[in-house]
Amino acid sequence: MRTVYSEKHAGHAGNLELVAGAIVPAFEMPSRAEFVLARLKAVGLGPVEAPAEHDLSTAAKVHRKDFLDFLPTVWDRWTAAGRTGTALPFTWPTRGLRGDKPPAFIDGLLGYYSFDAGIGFVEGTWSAIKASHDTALSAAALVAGGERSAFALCRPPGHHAGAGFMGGYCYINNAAVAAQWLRDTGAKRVTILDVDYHHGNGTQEIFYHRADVQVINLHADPMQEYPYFLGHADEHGAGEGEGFNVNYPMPWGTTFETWKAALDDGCARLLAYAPDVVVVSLGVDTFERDPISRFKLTTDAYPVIGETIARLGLPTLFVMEGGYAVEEIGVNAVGVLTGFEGR
Ligand code: OKP
Ligand code: ZN
Repeated sequence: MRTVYSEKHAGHAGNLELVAGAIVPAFEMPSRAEFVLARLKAVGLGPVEAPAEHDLSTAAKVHRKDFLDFLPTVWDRWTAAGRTGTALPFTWPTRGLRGDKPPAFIDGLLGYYSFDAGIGFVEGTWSAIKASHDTALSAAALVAGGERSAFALCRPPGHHAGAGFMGGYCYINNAAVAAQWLRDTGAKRVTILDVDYHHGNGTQEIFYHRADVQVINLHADPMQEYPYFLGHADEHGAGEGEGFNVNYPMPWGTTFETWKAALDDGCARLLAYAPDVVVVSLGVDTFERDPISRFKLTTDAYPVIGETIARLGLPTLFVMEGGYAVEEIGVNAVGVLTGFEGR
């Protein structure tokens, strides 16, 4: 399997986040991608190539233009305001406030274009976001060009980013942009299968009213877990998209046996939809020792996930999402890929 990877992710570093009342280094850190890269080289998964540059015209079909225009300006606006550390939002337009009027000052804009504070910006953040987007598109092009599968080693991840907002370490929704590009280049139907521990709220929102992209999500129940405000089982799509969004919320403590039953049900729904291509939002934060998650999957589960996805018999693009047990993220993520290849 060929991998697309950009070193530019490394400039998105040194972020902070608030966890249980304390400000700590962000769990989403550069070593995540480096451990995955080292592992896929160690097992000889296949060639690793840098992405080509892609413009934002496909992204503009799944994101709002004003949002995409804002992202590259964040760091300059922040430093122009005299700040030096990480740019972070801290005020959001919730119920009772106006969500239709972007403010002019950077602190207000950061809140307007996000739903939480998990999206710090440093100097290299925009360049990492753009390279992650390019990585997903270049890997999608491999699959469209006839490869059975490809791996987009994206960082930062994307599945929490919606049409007009970032959140949860995500800025541009890499998997959604790739799915849109696959549609535009000939696929009639695309399924996004999101196996990250967290609900892919951004992906769901982007495609909620569309019949041409089916979205299947396996995740921790939003009654207990981030992102809290989307991902329930009764969210099945609306309008033309009715029936094409499928959620499998599961409680804290879920083991692979239960999780695998949800995957098998999701695979049956996928096959009934008969997509031309599958985009896997590949998070491995379902792992038992993940520091921010509460499922109980063990390392031997990940190759089984890969085998199960391979049995769908469809061209498959893997897009990296979460996973924060940095020592094991490589073994687990690459375990899915080698399992897919049947080795
Ligand atoms: C991203 B992915 C604010 C951050 C809250 C967010 C977890 C995001 C997970 N302190 N934590 O789905 O793995
Ligand atoms: Zn996650």
